[in-house]
Amino acid sequence: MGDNTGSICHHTFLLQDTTMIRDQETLNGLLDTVARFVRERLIPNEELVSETDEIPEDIVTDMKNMGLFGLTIPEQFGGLELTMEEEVLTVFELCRASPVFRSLLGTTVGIGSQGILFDGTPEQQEKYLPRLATGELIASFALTEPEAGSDAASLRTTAVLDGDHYVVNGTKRFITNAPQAGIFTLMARTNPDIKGAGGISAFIVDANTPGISFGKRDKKMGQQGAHTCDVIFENCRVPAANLIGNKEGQGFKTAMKVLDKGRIHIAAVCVAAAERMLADALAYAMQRKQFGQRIADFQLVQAMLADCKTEIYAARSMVLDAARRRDDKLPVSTEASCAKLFASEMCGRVADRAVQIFGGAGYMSEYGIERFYRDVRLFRIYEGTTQIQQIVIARNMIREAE
Ligand code: COS
Repeated sequence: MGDNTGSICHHTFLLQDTTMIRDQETLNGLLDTVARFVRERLIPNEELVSETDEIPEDIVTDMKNMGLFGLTIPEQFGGLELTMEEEVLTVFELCRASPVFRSLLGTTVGIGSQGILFDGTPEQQEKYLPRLATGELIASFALTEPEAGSDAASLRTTAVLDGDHYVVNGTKRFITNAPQAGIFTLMARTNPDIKGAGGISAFIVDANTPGISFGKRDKKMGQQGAHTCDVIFENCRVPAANLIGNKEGQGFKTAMKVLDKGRIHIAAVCVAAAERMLADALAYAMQRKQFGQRIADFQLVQAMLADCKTEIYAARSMVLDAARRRDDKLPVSTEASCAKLFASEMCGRVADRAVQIFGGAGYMSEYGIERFYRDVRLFRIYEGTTQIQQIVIARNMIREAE
């Protein structure tokens, strides 16, 4: 990275209290550094990334050097050990650039690593977390299958114990960062007699284990530069020592806990992307003239700007509240789903209005806003669709009232 971007010293993140912002000055330093990195390195490269479908290697190196792959990993394993509140504040800055940059580190910081952190044995944590924190290893989350998307508990990939290994067979689909992954957090069925969630276990699988192959890169609506593909397991022998927590039947719960946290993270991504799109739309509205005046002075355009601002503020408040609740060790399944549902739908509405404010230019690639419009469509789908969030929220409400 350029000298002016600065670097973050891990040792300055000393834990004072695990449930709150620990050191405002250090956090502000991190946020300023990320904001500058976004302005000077990421935004100028967005179009290149989209056109080439690759993030330049020097930017990946910068991200590693800044410690961004270790945001959520404990200090003892070389990470920054951010609280959830600190994490979402960092995401608010980072994701003002194309969401593709976050996607590369998002699975390592989030769904790919957190299962090891939440439920892994000390040996598993010691073995993998330090290399995840530096970005040496990219972690990927392998839950979804061709026949098991929203109905995650119906997954069919099997893991059969054979001596001191499990033999894994099955196909995982749309796996983010699979082509780059060093390890997978894999959910597979260890007990075929239990059809639902209770038969599922979670494993750490090294990507170079014999028996793993990859489908061709998926062609996607957006997010060029972030890669997904099928991951195929054929008689892949995974050491029994890699069963997360050394306990069968816990994998679905691990996945759900990981997703509870992941959904707050994605909601923060939505807020940041919406803020960026609104900033671009406002800037355009203030320079574009029609009928002899700038379009920002027309009340119908103002209504769109104001609705975006209001909804972003609401989503941002929800995300911060859910994050703080999690830091306070309160249950957040409902709040995480509420935040993910509202923020992702809000982001879609902001994207639509932003394109509308740009008018004809909004439909043209060179203005960038149509790329965001396509990129953010994913937020309403992955880490649980809007409809799954509705189900989670309503079920929790009923359960609490019973
Ligand atoms: N935290 C901890 N445990 C949880 C949990 C959570 N948030 N949610 C569910 N569980 C537990 C339940 O308590 C239950 O355990 P018991 O059997 O011991 O009671 C078990 O997990 C099964 O839960 P449930 O019966 O609710 O599972 P269902 O199959 O009915 O469905 C949904 C659960 C729909 C919520 C789940 O499948 C889901 O989230 N689907 C979307 C998956 C997804 O987000 N995919 C995106 C791919 S990753 S990018």
